[in-house]
Amino acid sequence: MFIHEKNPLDPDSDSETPEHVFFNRRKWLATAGLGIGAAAVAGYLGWRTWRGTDEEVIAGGQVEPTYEGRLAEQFPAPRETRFTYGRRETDQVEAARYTNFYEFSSFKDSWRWVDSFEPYPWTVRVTGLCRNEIRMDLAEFHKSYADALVERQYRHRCVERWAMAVPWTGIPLARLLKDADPLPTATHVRFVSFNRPDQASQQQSSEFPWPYVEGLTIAEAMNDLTLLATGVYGRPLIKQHGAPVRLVVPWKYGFKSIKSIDQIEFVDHEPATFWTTLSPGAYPFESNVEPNVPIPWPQHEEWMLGTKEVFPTQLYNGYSDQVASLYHA
Ligand SMILES: Nc1nc2c(c(=O)[nH]1)N[C@H]1C(S)=C(S)[C@@H](COP(=O)(O)O)O[C@H]1N2
Ligand SMILES: [Mo]
Repeated sequence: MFIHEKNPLDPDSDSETPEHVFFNRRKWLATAGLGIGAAAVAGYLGWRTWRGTDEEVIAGGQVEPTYEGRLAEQFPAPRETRFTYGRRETDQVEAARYTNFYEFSSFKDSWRWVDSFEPYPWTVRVTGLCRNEIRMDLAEFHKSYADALVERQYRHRCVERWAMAVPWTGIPLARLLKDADPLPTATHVRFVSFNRPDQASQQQSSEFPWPYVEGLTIAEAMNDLTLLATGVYGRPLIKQHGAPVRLVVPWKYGFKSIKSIDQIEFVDHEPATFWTTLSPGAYPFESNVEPNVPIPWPQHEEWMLGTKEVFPTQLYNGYSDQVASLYHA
């Protein structure tokens, strides 16, 4: 069974290198024409241990300057002051350095591997059980929803027990979904990430059920908290945070917040997800943040990226007021 993280108790557990993934990397280096000789392996290990400067960590995934220039007017978006972290904001570099993006890395260091990813141009698609399928390129998307673009300070909680507090820019997903006009038969929304093995090295590995997919019930997807994000820290999403468009579902474990979304689809059943497929039984579809429910390990505490401050886990990650009614009739 593949578990999300080797030792979730240990903030430094990402320094371990499980053999199977190291092996894939070697395979990838070989196809990249570097060979699998000792020099390549030594080079690889050197790269894996190079910490990178702050600039490198952020710049590794920088969006195209022309694209960022075009969007400049919309960033930063107006902040909705009703959302506050209740704790210190996570440092931008700490958040960029420690990301989960398995298409690129199993070790939080996806900033090292995202250079080859080309998120522009990109199409936002809403399909499936609806009357008005949507297909828009990102520029059109930003123009159509300029009035809805907001910044929200959200807490984020990974099932591995690390947490962060970051300002996302985006639109409430409900805005887009309503425009697609779902049919009464639609019960869930399925989200699909890109599948580009030529740009994302780990997608060359058949150990993972690519592409990454996730799902929500219609009610969850329509909840006001559910954000379709195109930015973070007041600028367009950098690649390792899921450029150019991702989901943010702050009352659920982080894996529900799927990155780099290629397709949004109305369906009439609970869709299979990446993590339930990879590890049946470990990660339930619902996966709300709940201190007393082990998923799959104990979840009563969390630690913040950067400061390593420890906080008790809050029910629904502290968003009970907005979401508890979804779960108690
Ligand atoms: N496509 C895709 N989306 C993904 C993931 C991933 O590996 N691939 N990881 C998830 C997990 S486990 C978490 S905790 C969050 C992390 O978001 P961040 O790396 O931007 O902090 O993204 C989620 N979305
Ligand atoms: Mo996660």
